Amino acid sequence: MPIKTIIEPFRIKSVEPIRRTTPGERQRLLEQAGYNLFLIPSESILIDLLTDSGTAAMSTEQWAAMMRGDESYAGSPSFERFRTSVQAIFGFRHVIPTHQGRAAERILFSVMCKKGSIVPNNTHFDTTRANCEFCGGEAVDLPIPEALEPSRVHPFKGDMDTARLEELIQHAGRERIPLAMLTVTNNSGGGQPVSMANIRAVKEICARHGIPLYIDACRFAENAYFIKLREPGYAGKTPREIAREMFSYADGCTMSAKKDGLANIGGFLCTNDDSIAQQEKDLLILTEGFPTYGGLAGRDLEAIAVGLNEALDEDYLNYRIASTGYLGEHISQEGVPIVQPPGGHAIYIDARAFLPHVPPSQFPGVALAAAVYIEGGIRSVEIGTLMFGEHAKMDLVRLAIPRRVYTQSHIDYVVEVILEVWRRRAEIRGLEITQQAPFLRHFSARFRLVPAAHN
Ligand code: P61
Repeated sequence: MPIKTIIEPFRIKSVEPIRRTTPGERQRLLEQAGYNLFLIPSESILIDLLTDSGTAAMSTEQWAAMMRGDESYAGSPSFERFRTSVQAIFGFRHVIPTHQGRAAERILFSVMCKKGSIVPNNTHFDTTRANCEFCGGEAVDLPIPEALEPSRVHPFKGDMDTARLEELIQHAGRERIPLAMLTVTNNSGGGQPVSMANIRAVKEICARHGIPLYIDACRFAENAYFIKLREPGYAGKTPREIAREMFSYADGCTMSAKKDGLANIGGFLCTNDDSIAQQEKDLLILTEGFPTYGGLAGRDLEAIAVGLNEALDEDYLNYRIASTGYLGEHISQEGVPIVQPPGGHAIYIDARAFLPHVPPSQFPGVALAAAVYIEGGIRSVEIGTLMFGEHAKMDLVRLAIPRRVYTQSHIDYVVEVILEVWRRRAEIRGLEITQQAPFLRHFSARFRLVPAAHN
């Protein structure tokens, strides 16, 4: 019989202890933090599923490459290695390093958008939306209808609704749309992939109207692997070949290397347009740094150059997608409502279905994330009414899996904790905001429990 068990495709060489706390301690910490998990010190978290961003374990090859980092202010060979690695996968003419994804977004929108601009996307992530709006643009989400039904199974729930894209262009006029974007995978919509057919169709519409298409590439390798598994015609291709084809339809991309760059910091912005690239590099110098480092150390550029290739390794991707699916299957089998099918980097619990007695105005996602922390010291993040305000179509709690960090027994523990919270769900109460910032409020907002009588 062939062996079926999928194992972590690495062995562990350096370990970092994690600290247990008691439910009483966690209750106190949470009250001090105004029920906001961003405000809890990470030493008081047992399993940190807040994000898969910047939390990966680096490989021996990445650490070795970091020692080669050349910290010259200008013309560093580390930048050359970084650019070569990015271009071999992404294929764009200009590669502009930035300190992380949102810096690439800020520069892109500052150059391409102005007041009254409209930017369509399958779904903008919060930093993308915020940066677009900060430059006076309107961020329009055009997911396919299936994406808004958490329990609906569809192989490419990240696809953009192309009929609505056509309609938007007809209605708003091409002049108001400086670019269109596709986020792969669709993070706010459940880590769901975009099909090659959809990328091609969106490109065809954009090209017909002379609108450049940019890909928000954060999880491009996971997206490529889903295409390999699910889209006819791609089973025999490598993730690298699939990624190259994905980007061949785009005019540029933004990237947070903290995700599928397997690095702890970094990002980049790419374009094929010489004039746009020049304006972007001018802005880069103003706030990030010289174009051969863009706010990063030479050693960071080296880690990314290696990490991008490791993220496309098929054994790694097989383990990655299987381990995320494992968490999703084990909780959904017991009735926990999740966004189906499981995403690439995270499992998203449908908090509205989990807590039907807590209305969206009382932040069911925040309430559920707090309960999961108290039960087992697990940190997750709300993606819903707190993060997106009136734009929120769902209230989700995301359990994001850092890359190469946790083993199967950690995930078994997470399953046990979630199932315990599921059994006690009727006791969980809603929350109200006591303090908030004017944008990206979820990082710092504070809450209190809604008094029992009003629940
Ligand atoms: C995350 F709570 N994501 O998923 P930067 N595009 C996309 C992202 O997923 C993304 C960025 C652009 C994070 C980190 C995060 O409110 C939050 O390198 C699809 O983080 O600047 C980041 O990339 C931005 C978590 C970001 C948050 C903002 O966990």
